[in-house]
Amino acid sequence: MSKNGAEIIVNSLENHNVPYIFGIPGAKIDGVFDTLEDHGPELILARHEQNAAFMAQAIGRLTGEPGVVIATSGPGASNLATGLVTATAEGDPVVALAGQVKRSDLSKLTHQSMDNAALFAPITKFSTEIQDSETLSENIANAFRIAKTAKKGASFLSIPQDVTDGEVKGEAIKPLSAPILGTASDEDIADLARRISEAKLPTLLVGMRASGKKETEAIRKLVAKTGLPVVETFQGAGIISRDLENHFFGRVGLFRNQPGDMLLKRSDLVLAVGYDPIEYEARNWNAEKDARIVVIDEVPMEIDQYMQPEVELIGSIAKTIEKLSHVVTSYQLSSDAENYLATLQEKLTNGKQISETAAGRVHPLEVIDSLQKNVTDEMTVTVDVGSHYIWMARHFRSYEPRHLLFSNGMQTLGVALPWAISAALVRPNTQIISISGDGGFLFSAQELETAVRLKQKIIHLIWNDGSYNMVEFQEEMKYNRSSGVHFGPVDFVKYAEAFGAKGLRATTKDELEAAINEGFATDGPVIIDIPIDYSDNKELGKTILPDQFY
Ligand SMILES: Cc1ncc(C[n+]2csc(CCOP(=O)(O)OP(=O)(O)O)c2C)c(N)n1
Repeated sequence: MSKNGAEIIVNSLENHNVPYIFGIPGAKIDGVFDTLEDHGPELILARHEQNAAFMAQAIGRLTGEPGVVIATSGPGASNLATGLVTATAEGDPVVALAGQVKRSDLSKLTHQSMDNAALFAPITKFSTEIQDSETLSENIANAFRIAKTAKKGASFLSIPQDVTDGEVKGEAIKPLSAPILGTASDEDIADLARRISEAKLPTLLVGMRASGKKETEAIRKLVAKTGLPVVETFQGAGIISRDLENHFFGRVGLFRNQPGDMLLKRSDLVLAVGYDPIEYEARNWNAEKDARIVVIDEVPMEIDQYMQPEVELIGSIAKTIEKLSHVVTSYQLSSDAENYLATLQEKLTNGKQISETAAGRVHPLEVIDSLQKNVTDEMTVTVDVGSHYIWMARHFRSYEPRHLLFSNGMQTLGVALPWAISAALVRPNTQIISISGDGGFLFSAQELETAVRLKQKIIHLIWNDGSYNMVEFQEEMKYNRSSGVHFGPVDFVKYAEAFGAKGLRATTKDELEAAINEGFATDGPVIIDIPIDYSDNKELGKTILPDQFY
């Protein structure tokens, strides 16, 4: 019995074990929504396609399997762009489906007609328009495979309405097993073990592709055996566990002024593991171009003047590291190196000084301390972009990978709440915390309705200062004044209440801790508005090593 295209699309998603599909319908794609009424992934209706794409991205990051997003033609499709470029930049697998006018209208000026595939080609790994209903399933299978292959990212399929409605004789393709990567060669591993033993201060720089479950386990074993010091990128947060914390030398990104930057500069052998330059280009941490670098990754490194690895071990990161752990002999740092590391640890742990906090405001370090006391390892914390993200990336400790999430390739405003919604789906029965500035919150705040509808346990903290502060302080550093950064006040407590969520305000650390506890005890989403004291933010961009502005 033949099926129609919509049925085959949904069958294909079922064959790929897709649990959720995020999106908003429209006439050119409503056949798929109609089919989803009967079977297939659970539809999570979003309030904006951009946010639906962020939600799909978070599924990709949290599970390693592509998140799926669906939108209609024209503006429905184009609204996906920011979410898909963010996913592709940040290595998160996503499959996006968008409606399109019927094939006979493609080259004409018809309502909502545009060249979807061309629009998405530069910002996805695979972008195509399906011209024959019989090829729907194979295109979906390829979209999944390409999205899941390193470097992971987004695939985009444009589906004309008559292709969705058309008859299909074939069956939906079952997913095929993914290719299994092997280890680096024995020679390369022996060579690397020798390099490590000869180095005075070898350092691990772990990035986004090192933060999968297997990769993290392998890295932890290597660190436990060798005691190698570790620096994380923002997306590498949580790779180092609580029990290995004395080997953790902080996170690096954005400005070259962290203990981790000092360690990378001093190190005579940097092992860049799953490190992607998009997070923190080598021209920042290797401005002097003198670092000796070895790469362990699934994809070859992008080369430039500042990134010229001596050796690249390409293959399975986890297997290569595991093998290296067996080969590497136990390692003893010189007392000089030990002393230097102790100085950096001291800087990392005790380097945070709170100047006097303004009345009625909470200092960023007070917020972080309150969170650190209450957030347990299984909780997920999603962070938006802004000054709050710099504070969180530098000072908030996280001990499980992909439990402290940053947008660090595109630095896209608005990701925090949509990501939190996906985290609440994927990690039910755990508390989810999301954090944004008062600027970024309103980029995706309408999804509070989605979180309320889904009755999710999300506490969202808004660091409220009335400005786009991360831009403001950098403009002040560059021009001694700021422009285009101040906006009017919003009553976020009332905003929350208008959506049926709980709204709280905390003007002191004690109030904040009480509010967090009230949030834990509440069954739906809770917004906590925190007037924030950003008077120490000028310190964030202070340069102690050669650096450049963004
Ligand atoms: C979509 C998008 N637009 C603009 C920017 C540039 N940008 C980066 S941070 C920022 C300000 C963020 O302000 P807010 O959310 O209030 O956080 P704060 O810096 O005050 O903590 C802006 C406009 C961006 N990263 N993403």
